[in-house]
Amino acid sequence: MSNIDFLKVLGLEDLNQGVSTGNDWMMTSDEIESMSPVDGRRIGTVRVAGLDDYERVIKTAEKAFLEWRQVPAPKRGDIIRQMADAFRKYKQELGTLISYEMGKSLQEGLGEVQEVIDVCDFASGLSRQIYGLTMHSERPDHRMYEQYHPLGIVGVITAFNFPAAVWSWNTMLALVCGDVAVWKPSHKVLMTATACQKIAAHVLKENNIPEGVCSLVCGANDIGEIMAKDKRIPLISATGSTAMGRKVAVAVGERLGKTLLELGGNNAIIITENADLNIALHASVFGAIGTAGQRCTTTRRLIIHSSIFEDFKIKLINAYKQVKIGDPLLEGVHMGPLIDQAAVQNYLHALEECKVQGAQFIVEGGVLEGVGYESGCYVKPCIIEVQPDFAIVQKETFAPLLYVMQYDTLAEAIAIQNGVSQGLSSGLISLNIRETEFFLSHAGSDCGIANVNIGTSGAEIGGAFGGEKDSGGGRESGSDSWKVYMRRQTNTINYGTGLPLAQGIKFDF
Ligand code: UN1
Repeated sequence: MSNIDFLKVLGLEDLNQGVSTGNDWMMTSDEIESMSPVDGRRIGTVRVAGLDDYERVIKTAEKAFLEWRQVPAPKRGDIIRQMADAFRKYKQELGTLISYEMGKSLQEGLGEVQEVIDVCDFASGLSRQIYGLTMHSERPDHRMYEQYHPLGIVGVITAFNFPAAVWSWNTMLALVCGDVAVWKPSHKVLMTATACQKIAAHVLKENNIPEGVCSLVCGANDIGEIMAKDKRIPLISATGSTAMGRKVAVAVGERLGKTLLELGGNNAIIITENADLNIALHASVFGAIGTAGQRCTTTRRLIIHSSIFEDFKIKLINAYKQVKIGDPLLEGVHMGPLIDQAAVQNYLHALEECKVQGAQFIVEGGVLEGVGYESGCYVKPCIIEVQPDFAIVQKETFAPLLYVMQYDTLAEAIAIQNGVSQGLSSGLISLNIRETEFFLSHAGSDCGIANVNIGTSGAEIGGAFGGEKDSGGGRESGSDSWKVYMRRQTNTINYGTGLPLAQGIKFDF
């Protein structure tokens, strides 16, 4: 990478402070290096939090909450609107950094910044729509309604694969609701986290907002564990693997805190005999190889009607021949590297498992070597024909592995699609209304996201995002997800002269 100007534009140095309560950056003692999977080079170093630093951040956040909740919601929304403008200004540079640090294609890096901008715009509009219901009381001269109050500190724990967007989904909504946010990003993408914090903190400073409204705690995984146990954080929103989510749920549940969990997926597209095969092909290939198979929404399984199975396999093989793998910053490249060597090992392990279980490789996998692939993180996307009940198919491997299988009846296809422990995203490709409506009915997909004639990934921010079963049950970003970031209070007001009791109970003295 010869052109590193984007780092300068984003205010990043060779050694960065990665713990901040807003504009105030703390001098901490530990450091983590950020290595690019694109070329194996060190991008920079970030100073990370120890226990004392963490304490200072939480104490500052607690204090800031008391002031921030006093700011009227539309005023908070106006500040988030300014954040949208700031992210628009840095879209190119931040998108480039995301691509270079995480390895996704530049198109996807820019798309991720667009997701940040979109959610800022959404949260800004939401600031005038935070309302509850009113209901008629069963008692005379009584009035009932409900209102939403901010919770306090929201702990935001994010994964490496969406290093900016998932922070913004949570933080922008939390802020507009009157909460303050403390962010613990993945230790694999700390430069992106630092850049996002700088952009947000600058806007807060310009508006004279006190320190502690928007904090960053770069650190190792133990910081996340401390946050999960910390009673001062009423809501933990965590994105990552199902194993991680289970630990967070137990730790937060133990103290009766709230969680919002967005965990693994094992997403399938059903392609029926009535499918537009061009749509099916594009949806499948983007879904499987986008972000090198490292989205929670990645398409991992194709369930294809037996009458078109052989033909569709040929189409897939031909499409995979067109996929360009390489430096994700170069135009025309579809797929960059995996995040690190550990991810490559997981990928290789899954390939071994496939062989042991008797799966048939339609497109072979392997690690790419030679010029341009020196980081050792570039792998071949592969397609593997399996039986739906193979153990490997039940597992989410964060890599571009696409399992294909066939079915005869739609009921059978839906049983296969639902027959995994995860329930995040799903798609059905068909031009037949009976098929599409059945898929969307209560007897259809059991996932949080069910798409028709669209693949499993690439959701818009306006819908509630999240999944069922081992995918965690949380909902973030659009629709009424904001309610998770608030506490609901039911208010009953008596403006009469007596005290009639509900349920007609008499209590005279
Ligand atoms: C994730 O992979 O954690 O729907 C989030 C999508 C993106 C978000 C993915 N908008 O694929």
